[in-house]
Amino acid sequence: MNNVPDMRWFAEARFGMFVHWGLYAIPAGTWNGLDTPWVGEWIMRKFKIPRLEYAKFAEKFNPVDFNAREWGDAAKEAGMKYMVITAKHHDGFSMYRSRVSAYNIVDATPFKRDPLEEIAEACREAGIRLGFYYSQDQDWYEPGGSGNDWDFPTKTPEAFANYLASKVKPQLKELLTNYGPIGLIWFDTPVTITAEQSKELKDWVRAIQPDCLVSGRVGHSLGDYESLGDNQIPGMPLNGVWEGLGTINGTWGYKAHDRQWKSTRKLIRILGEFASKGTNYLLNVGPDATGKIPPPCVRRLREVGKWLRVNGDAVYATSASPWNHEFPWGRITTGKDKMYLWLFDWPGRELFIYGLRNPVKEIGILAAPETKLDFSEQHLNHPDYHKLTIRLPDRRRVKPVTILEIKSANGKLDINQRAYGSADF
Ligand code: FHN
Repeated sequence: MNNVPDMRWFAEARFGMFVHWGLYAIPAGTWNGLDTPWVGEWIMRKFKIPRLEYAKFAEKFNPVDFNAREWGDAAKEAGMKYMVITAKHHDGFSMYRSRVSAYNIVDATPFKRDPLEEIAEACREAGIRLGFYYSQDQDWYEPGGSGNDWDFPTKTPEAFANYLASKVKPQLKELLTNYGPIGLIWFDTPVTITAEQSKELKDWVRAIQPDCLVSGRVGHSLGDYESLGDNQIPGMPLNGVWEGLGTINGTWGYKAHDRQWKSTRKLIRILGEFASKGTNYLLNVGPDATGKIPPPCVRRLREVGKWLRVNGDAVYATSASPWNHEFPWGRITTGKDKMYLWLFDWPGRELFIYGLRNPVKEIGILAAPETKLDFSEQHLNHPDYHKLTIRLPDRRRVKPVTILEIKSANGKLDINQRAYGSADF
């Protein structure tokens, strides 16, 4: 199977919502009076909860406050372009109506609704692309899945192959058949899967929905794009199509005692960190067992969205900084004929950019379109030396991040990429 799906929507999206929601929202990080310092969705494994005991959470799972439209609207208002939600995490519980496994939210809980169906509709209405997280390798409920060594101490490759054939592939078929067009399948933790099996899953997805992307964590570098590590911020611009991802507090799945919410300013800076390296930012929220996204998350998402409505040009459909250089004042993203300087800190009365060969047409502040900044340029061909000096108004508080927009005078950006490097041979 060789078809290459259109990656443009993904490469241009830059910002998406990750949602970890499952039975683990009930213990919410605490089991038998012990709170876990680990991420909430790993509680079953961290406390080695027997699968049939963990499964009893299903009897209590009744998230009556769940409102898919609220989630879709929250993502849209935050300026996010796609949403990836856990259809099945490592605990093996399916968060949708599955004919393949009765261990699912419709058949095993008093809730009886299929949230993915409602979310698919809400995302369609909000113009958000939908993706499903699916744990293909770890499944702590199934004897053949990996990760549960307390109920199933012995594992065999045959049992794993059987689990792939009898649960994973048929469930993927359900997910890719019953919910309309799916933007991507977010596979995760390829710990035991072989290269052949990863390829088989990718081909399986594509055979059902040819345009559906497959995440880097399908395993063996077979994804359509690369995934960074959890909360990992790359030190330099990356080649190819990448996705970065992070928690809004310290967990993916809901934990009642985790209140380490990152500030709005921090979230915007992380967005800048990722965009300046040429990667998307999939920002996670962990709804609680009533179905609500915690209010501190909603507030922050709203604030990020407010900022993006003014500064989105520096984010969507942009490319990485042309320079592998960390500027002390912030970060850079680029458009076709524009360069965006993300001021994390006010750099003083003058800011210098070296290596931009183009004459500059004008320099503005995205949040203050009426303000045009004074600048001067020095251009030499031999040596290839170009210095742009931007004069800034008095020291300002950068609230939460200020974006300067440099427009080139001749419709393109011509860059000396070695301007900041020491090795220029
Ligand atoms: O084990 C999972 C974890 O629970 C969470 O889903 C994250 C999100 O990237 N992925 C795995 C760890 O990297």
